[in-house]
Order: sequence, then structure tokens, then C-alpha cells
Amino acid sequence: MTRLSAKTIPGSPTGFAVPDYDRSTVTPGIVHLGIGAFHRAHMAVYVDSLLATNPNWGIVGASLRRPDTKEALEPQDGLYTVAVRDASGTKARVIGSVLKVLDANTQRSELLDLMASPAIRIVSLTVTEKGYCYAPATGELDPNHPDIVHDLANPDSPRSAPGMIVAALAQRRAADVRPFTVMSCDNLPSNGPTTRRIVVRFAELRDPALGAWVAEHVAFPGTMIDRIVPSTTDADRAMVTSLTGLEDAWPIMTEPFTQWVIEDHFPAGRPPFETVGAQVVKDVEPFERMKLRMLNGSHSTLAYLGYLAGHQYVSDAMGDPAFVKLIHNLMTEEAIPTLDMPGVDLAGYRDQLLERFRNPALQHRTWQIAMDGTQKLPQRLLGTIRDRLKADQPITHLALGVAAWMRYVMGIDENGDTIDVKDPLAMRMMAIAAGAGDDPEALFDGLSALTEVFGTDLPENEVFRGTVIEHLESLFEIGSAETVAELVG
Ligand code: CS2
Repeated sequence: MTRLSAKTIPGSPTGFAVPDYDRSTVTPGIVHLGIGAFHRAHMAVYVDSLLATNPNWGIVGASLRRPDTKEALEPQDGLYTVAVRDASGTKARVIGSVLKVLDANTQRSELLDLMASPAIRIVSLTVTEKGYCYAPATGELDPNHPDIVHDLANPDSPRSAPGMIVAALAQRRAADVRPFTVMSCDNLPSNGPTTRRIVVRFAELRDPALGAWVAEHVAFPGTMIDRIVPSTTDADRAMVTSLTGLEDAWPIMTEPFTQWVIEDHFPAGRPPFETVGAQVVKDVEPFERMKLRMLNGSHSTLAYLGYLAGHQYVSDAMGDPAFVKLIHNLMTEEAIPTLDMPGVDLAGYRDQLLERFRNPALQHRTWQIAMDGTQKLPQRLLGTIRDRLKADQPITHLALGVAAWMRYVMGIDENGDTIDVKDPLAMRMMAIAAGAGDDPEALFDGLSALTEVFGTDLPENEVFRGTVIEHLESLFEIGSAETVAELVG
């Protein structure tokens, strides 16, 4: 089988799309840290659409942890296939915007030199929540995080995203080169201001004068990013080959829907993202909050309850009408009332989300979404819960999501089988769960004492405590599916 590459890609293929520009004329303008599946299904696709008219905005991607993306894409000259799937079929498109992938561990100075060069005007990132080395409850840099400790001791050979951004900014400052704009594309709360706080703090810890320079000169626009991207399987690889006739070591599976809302704050310049479907706005925060609380809050709730009920995929959980009703109610009764978005049809947004979650072709594993819950719960469920508690409003559905997470991180499913809990705090949580046994109160008290997740207010709140414990009792007694059915009754 022929491998996808610059040499083998057909000029005018049938049945799939290829770049509509001459890749040899494209030069890098963006460095992207964390070149995983999400970036390749989202921002890289928007950039691919604008390179024909804006060829100086190509992307160089960097992997911070593993070299696997580089290994897959290098023999393909950076080319890869995006397969857009729904019940009506699959559409394939080869994306050419990623010019090169660097492995930050072995090509660190090449990466930092590129980031320091004047041609790079944007450094964007999708390093997942935990890549920011922060305390999720407060959004502040964690100075005791092992990567931050390492990077402060070795500022010229950083391994964290904040360390790398600051190392490159320091080089630019020393060379009198205007700073790049830092654009987070992760699901953090207020991702622009949060990234700014973390990067400025790291720079201050390195050198107060550098911190002041970063605070004064570097822009951190916020973004709301949305596209569902399940991880790729071998069956997906075979399916893509059957569509294109070319072997692709790492194609990307996604849904037809895509959304990108960007705060217009790019003093170093930006490509005309609005010409390729992005919304460029003055204030992105309302959009972020809507998406995190409605989409991601429902997603995590479906993931924990769905996994416990034996559903492998989100679309399987959506096959149970009680689950559909649960997240419909969660959004309508508990999330939407906390949002202030005049002129936006939030009920329409909810219905579109329910439809997206039903997409049977996506095969999005509940286990995938369940990952890193400690980093996700604050912005997906706990912020909404706080707002509602302050207003004396019920939190029944949201609290079930939290209880299901607590039940899930015990690491044993309803059949007594082990759950592979992936989370930076997994070891601590296993120890807490082992100490608590099947006592819901002890489990709640142990897990809610993780102040970097719950803060100090929530564990002490009697309504929160009582509601979560009640749900936990039910999860222990009758299991997830029955608990959901009873609640929506
Ligand atoms: C998901 C998100 O894995 C997860 O936690 O909730 O990745 C979700 O699919 C995206 O945010 C959709 O835009």
C-alpha cells in the first residue's frame, strides 16, 4: 500500500479533498504546542482553508510528551487525513497546513529558536488542562509542580508549556524581537486570562523584570474551541485507506460540527480567521462558559454515568432515554439559568448538542472523556454548582455528575472489574477510595478534601455534601442506570 506523502498525494483525487494551494510556497507563521488529534481536527483545518490566500501562516507543530505524532507525520511530509463522520457517511480531506512536527524533548533548541524567530507571530497550544501545571480550583500556576520546579532550575531546557513559552519570549526580548501572541485552544475556564496568569507568574519566578515585560507586551486572546474528536483506532486507519487508497499512519476522526470563537487581540498580526468560518469577537468568555457548562458538563456527566452503566460510547449512553432526559434537564434547568447570553438561542444550542452526542458514527469512548476528571470538573460542573448554591437553587443533576466521578475514580466498576483511571491525581484518589471502602460519606469527605479541585468552600457546603452523598448512596445501592432512571422518573 502506498503511504500518503507530498509525492504520492494525487493532484485531483476522486472522492476526497486535498490542499488547494502549493505547499512549497507556504512558510511558518504559527508554532503549535501539543500537536495532538484535537488541533489536527480543528485549528489546523481552519488554517488549511486560508493558506491559498495567506501562505505565510503555515504551522510547525511540537509534541511535548511523546514523539509519536512526529513519527507518524514525518514520512508523510506533515500530511494527514481528516475523516468527518455521521450517519450519512464519511468525508475525507487531506490537510496540508502542518509543515513539520518537532519533538520538544530531542529538538528543544530547534523549537525554541523557531519560536524566537520574527516570522512566528502566534504560538498556540492544546496541551490539555494538565499541561498548564496549575491548580484547577484557582487557575494559579502550581510552583511545586515537578515540571515547573525543573523548568525554573533549568530555564533554557524547559519541558513544560509555560517554561517553553517563557524561554522563547526571553530570547525574543534579548534580541529585541516583538513577542508572539499566545493563544490557548484548551478547555480551560477563561483560557486567555488563565494562560496569561500562568505564563506571567512563571516569567516572574524566573526573573521579575522578565515577568513585567511579559505582562506588558504579550497578548493572550481567549478562544472557545469546539469539535468532538475521538481517538483513532486501527479500524479507522483501514477505513481511511479504503477511501483514499493511501496509507495514513495517523488519520483523525471527527464530526461535521466545528466552532471557533476568537477574541480579537493579536498585536503581532493574525490570519483572517473570520474568512474561513471562525467568529472573531470582542469578548469570548460568554461563549466559553456556555460551551464548558453545557457541552463539557454534559459530556463528563455522560462519561462517568455511562461508563458505570456499561456504555462504551457516548452514542450508546444516548440510546437510553433516561440518560438523554438527564442531560437535557441538566442543561435546561441547571446550566442555562447560570448563563447570560442575550440573543443566543441556548435551547437550540442544547438540542444541537443532544444531536451531536447521538452521532452513531463517531464512536467516542466514555473512558476517553472520563480521563483527567480532577482537571475538568471545576470548569465543567463545580463553577455552575457554586453559582447555583449562591442563588439557593437546586443542583440535583450537576451533583449526580460529581457523585458519578467519585464512584468512577474508586477504580472498580459495577461488575467488580478494574477501571483504568487516568488522572494526574489517580494514585492519591485510589488511596482515598481504599480508605473509604463503600462508605459514601467517607468517600465524599476524602475526595472533596482535594482542595486544588474543590476549593475550601464546597466541601463545607451542607447542600453540596448532602446532595452528592445521597447520589453516592444510590450509585452504590442500585447502580448508575437505575439511579439515572429514578432521578428523571
Ligand atoms: C471532551 C472534550 O474529552 C473530553 O473531555 O469533553 O474533548 C470535547 O469532546 C470537546 O471539548 C468538544 O469540543
